[in-house]
Amino acid sequence: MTETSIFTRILEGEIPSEIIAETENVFAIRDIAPKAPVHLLVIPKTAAYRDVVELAAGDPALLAEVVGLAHTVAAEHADGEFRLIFNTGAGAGQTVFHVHAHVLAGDLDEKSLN
Ligand code: DGP
Repeated sequence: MTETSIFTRILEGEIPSEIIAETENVFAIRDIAPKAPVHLLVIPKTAAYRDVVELAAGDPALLAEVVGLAHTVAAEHADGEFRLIFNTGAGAGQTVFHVHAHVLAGDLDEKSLN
């Protein structure tokens, strides 16, 4: 059996983290280690997809829902302009293999992509 992902444990209330927004299939939390003035994570409720490549191939409508909620929370927590990052693979910095989008907003450093 594979280990339950940290995001599923948050969704189920096992690990405390405020759910700041949600739709039927997607939810958003604040990143525990923010790298921008606004740093949110938008996460499908299902843990079936390990990364955005699998999600895009397996359920493009769910990927669109992730992007839609990213826009919503970027508008609620900043001015609606945002950087959307999907780290894909350990070599690219992915540490949680339950697909999630990083939403970075606020006063972003233009030279940095993360
Ligand atoms: P990545 O490296 O792309 O897999 O991003 C995983 C992110 O998840 C990382 O930026 C930190 C965040 N994170 C890990 N554990 C927790 C947690 O328990 N609570 C919250 N809010 N964020 C977490």
